[in-house]
Amino acid sequence: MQKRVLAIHDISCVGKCSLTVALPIISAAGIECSVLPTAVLSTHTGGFTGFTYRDLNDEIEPITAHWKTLGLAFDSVYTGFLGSYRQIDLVSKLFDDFKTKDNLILVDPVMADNGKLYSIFPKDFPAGMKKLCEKADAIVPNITEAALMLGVEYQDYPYTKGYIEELLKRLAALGPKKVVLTGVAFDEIELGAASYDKESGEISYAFEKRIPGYYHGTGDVFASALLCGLLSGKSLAKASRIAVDFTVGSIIRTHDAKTDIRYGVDFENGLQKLYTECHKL
Ligand code: PXL
Repeated sequence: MQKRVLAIHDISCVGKCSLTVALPIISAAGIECSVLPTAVLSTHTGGFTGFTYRDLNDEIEPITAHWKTLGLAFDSVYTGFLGSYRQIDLVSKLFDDFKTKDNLILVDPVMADNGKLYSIFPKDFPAGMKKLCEKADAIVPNITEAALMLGVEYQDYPYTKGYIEELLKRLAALGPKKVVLTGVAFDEIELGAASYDKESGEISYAFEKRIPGYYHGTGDVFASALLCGLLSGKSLAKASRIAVDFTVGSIIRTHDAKTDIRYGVDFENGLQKLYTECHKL
């Protein structure tokens, strides 16, 4: 049966990220993607000034109340950027309403990178995201987000295996059965993801050659592709590999085209391959 995801993110109208990334990627993998837009922004908040922001907080409960009258269920509930504590609370409540014994709650605790909390967030925001991660089945933080939630000191790369595996285990101890850590690098040359499946005990790594530059929206591209892999029945290690390849392909196309990196990456031209990878036996 076709799987159905509920993607809960903002709509940044321009600058591919959040829902304008999650919706096409999940659909292209053959998975139904229902959406709950949390806010509408003229652009995302990274690298633009003067963006507009209107939250849709007051719509969230009426929307979910209607869904309950329809008896809807989701194979996965997937959240990314959330703009405030109130949004975290609303989403946390939604998890209570739509968690089932078999579905997958995936939380991407979007809030920080390169050792720093995004300037739009208050200092205590990581504590709120940590609480949401405690309720998740799977989480996809980058190293900065992991360090902020765990209250450990952020280190820049190159990392040691000890540091990475300690982060993976401590994140899993918060609750999630599956943890994928992005932005992992043991040297200057390669960059990728580390994953820990608590049930199988497997830790695995997926690396590719580092491409210089900071490309917006790649965390959302990665997490969306990871979810496609998982819902297609792939192991966490294989889904991480699929997500790394899809993200790196998107970055390479964007790098080669020399487009303004604020507008996001060319993931569209990798969608056919993503479908193939997710459906390979
Ligand atoms: O890509 C994450 C993201 C999503 N939504 C908004 C953002 C960001 C990152 O900066 O600003 C509004």
